[in-house]
Amino acid sequence: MPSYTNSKPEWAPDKDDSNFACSVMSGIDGIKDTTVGNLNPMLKTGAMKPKPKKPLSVEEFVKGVSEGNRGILSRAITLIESNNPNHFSKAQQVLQGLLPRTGKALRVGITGVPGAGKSTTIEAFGNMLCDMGHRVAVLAVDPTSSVTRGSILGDKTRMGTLSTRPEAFIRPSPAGGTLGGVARKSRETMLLCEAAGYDVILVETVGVGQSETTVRSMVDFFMLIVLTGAGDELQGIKKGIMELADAIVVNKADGDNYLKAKVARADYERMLEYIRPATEGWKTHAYLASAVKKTGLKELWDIIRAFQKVTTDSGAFHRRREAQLLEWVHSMIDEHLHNLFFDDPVVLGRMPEIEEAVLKGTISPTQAVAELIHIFDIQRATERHVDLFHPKKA
Ligand SMILES: Nc1nc2c(ncn2[C@@H]2O[C@H](COP(=O)(O)OP(=O)(O)OP(=O)(O)O)[C@@H](O)[C@H]2O)c(=O)[nH]1
Ligand SMILES: [Mg+2]
Repeated sequence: MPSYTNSKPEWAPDKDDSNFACSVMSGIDGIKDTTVGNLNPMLKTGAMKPKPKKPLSVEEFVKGVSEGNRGILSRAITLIESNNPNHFSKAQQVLQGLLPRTGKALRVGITGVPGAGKSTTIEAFGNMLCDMGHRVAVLAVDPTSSVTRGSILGDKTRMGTLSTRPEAFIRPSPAGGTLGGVARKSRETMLLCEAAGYDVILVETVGVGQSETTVRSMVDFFMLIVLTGAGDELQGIKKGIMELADAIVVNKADGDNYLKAKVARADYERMLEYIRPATEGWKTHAYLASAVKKTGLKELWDIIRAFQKVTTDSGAFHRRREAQLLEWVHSMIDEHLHNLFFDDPVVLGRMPEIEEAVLKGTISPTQAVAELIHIFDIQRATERHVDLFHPKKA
């Protein structure tokens, strides 16, 4: 029988008195040889270990996702997100099999500074859409998420009611990597969700840095959520973001904040006069909403539907989708060639010397580039480059 000793913790408050009842036990003998084995012998023997999931074939993935099986959809997304080169070609085959079922959802991007109310809006808006009979998938693009695993993960609790609904599917941002890598995974995840029958896709991204431009390039309708106080200093919102938006939503238009929100809306309307609209044939306006009081959300949906109708009739909707597809292809080529070049040992070997020569003024930047490109051999670089596009044979 192990013996326990009680002691006061090191962090006991300075003014320790009888009200402080905390003490620390010495722990259980032998706990170090296995983390939990001493507590539950069944765990030690492996008898209670969860069985590893049977790998699914490409056909099983395609069938499961097509039938809207959430478990299989989650596993297919995990396959897409995997950085294991051996998973890459399988994921691409799954995607290929599902392509005919994609493209039918309405894709809506939502951006705004931290705290603007994106997640709260998605929760309220998503619930409303589910009540209306839609099936809603919520994704996030957050390239910083290698560290935090994305704010949307915490959001699963913030999106408490939405995450438990069978008509809704919430997936956090793929972790880490370059924005290009995160973007590819999010785009492909969006396609999988469409194939699984979700007809509205909401993509959240924080409106700082480059990720909002990336999300704009994968959605049909893009909304910017802002707060009051717009006239003062634009809350750090770059004018560039306003140029991407099809609607500006002044959120938190409730309680004492309502009048301020009305003023902010008018300020944004004035600013929009001078901004080129994001979508041809559509005039971007500012609207009031309260995600907490659930006001303005029905109107927002009406606006999105009106946008869909106007742009579909004019052909702009279809043209944007086509342009987005090609832009996706081009951006992946850019990134791939960039990696091949900057990871090539021959290029890397010559780089310091050439850079020094540029800094000394012995050769011009143009000459330097010509020389580096000259020694770069794409065949050689491709052969040694092990990455997602060139998976090692298993
Ligand atoms: N009064 C009021 N508060 C709101 C409203 N919408 C959101 N909030 C509050 O604002 C805070 C931030 O809301 P979030 O939805 O987490 O904001 P976010 O934009 O998703 O923030 P990040 O994920 O950190 O970028 C929370 O405390 C919400 O309760 C609203 O319409 N009215
Ligand atoms: Mg959020």
